[in-house]
Amino acid sequence: MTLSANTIASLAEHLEACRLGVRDTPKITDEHPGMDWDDAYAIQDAILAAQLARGAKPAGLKCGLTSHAKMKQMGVAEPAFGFLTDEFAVAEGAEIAARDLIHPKVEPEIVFVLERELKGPGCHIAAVLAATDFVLAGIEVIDSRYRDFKFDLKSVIADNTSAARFVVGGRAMRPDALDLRTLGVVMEKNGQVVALGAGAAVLGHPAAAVAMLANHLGRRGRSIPAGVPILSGGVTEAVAVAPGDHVSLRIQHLGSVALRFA
Ligand code: OOG
Ligand code: MG
Repeated sequence: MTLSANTIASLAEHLEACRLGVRDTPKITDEHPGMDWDDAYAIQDAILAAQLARGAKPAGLKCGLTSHAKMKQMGVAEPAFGFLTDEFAVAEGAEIAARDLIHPKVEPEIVFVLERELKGPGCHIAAVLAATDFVLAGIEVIDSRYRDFKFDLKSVIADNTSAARFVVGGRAMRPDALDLRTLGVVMEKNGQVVALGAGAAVLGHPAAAVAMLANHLGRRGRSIPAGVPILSGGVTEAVAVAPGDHVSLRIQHLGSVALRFA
């Protein structure tokens, strides 16, 4: 850690105020170039604590920047991890108020729900698959609090990896009934195909992202809980959305899930 507890608290407050006030900010490493990874996750933890103190409930975890398409789009070289609360969860087919978001984008995700808690270190794809109850289709709505979606990895970790909304749906499938690497993913916006991919775009196998998350948490004495959605990361580039847009995602064998922006 390089930042003081006060600085961490005030950066968390600032980012949360930007989220709630729907306004953007320059990336925080501009003012704090020396901040380290522990500082970044400590700011994220402080944001989670503030949300829980306001009555939000933990509702899952997310991996981000796990596909080359996403890393290239955002100019970063490694995955990052964040949290989900019930305030971010939207019902299948629901309408999202775009005015509550700064500059939302959508991305297609393969979502895991575990039947057993998973704890690193040493977690790997087979351990994830053995602990998985089912997989689902999900659309994540990301909304970086940083101006023009421009950030570096430490800034985006502090900003809870741009988490804003998510929806899961379609058909829950046991992972042993599928080859998650070859699952086809098609996302449409207003009836036009805007993103195409396959599960292997996520670190070669989406379960590898969940294993990385377990190992990341294990280093901090934490684990992935059972029974909540774990987003394995956008399979393709994220796509900007505007009021009036309708987004639908189809994942082979996992059915469809959709969202609207008002
Ligand atoms: C960071 C969040 C990335 C994903 O699935 O890759 C993410 C961002 O691109 O703003 O959620
Ligand atoms: Mg994502």
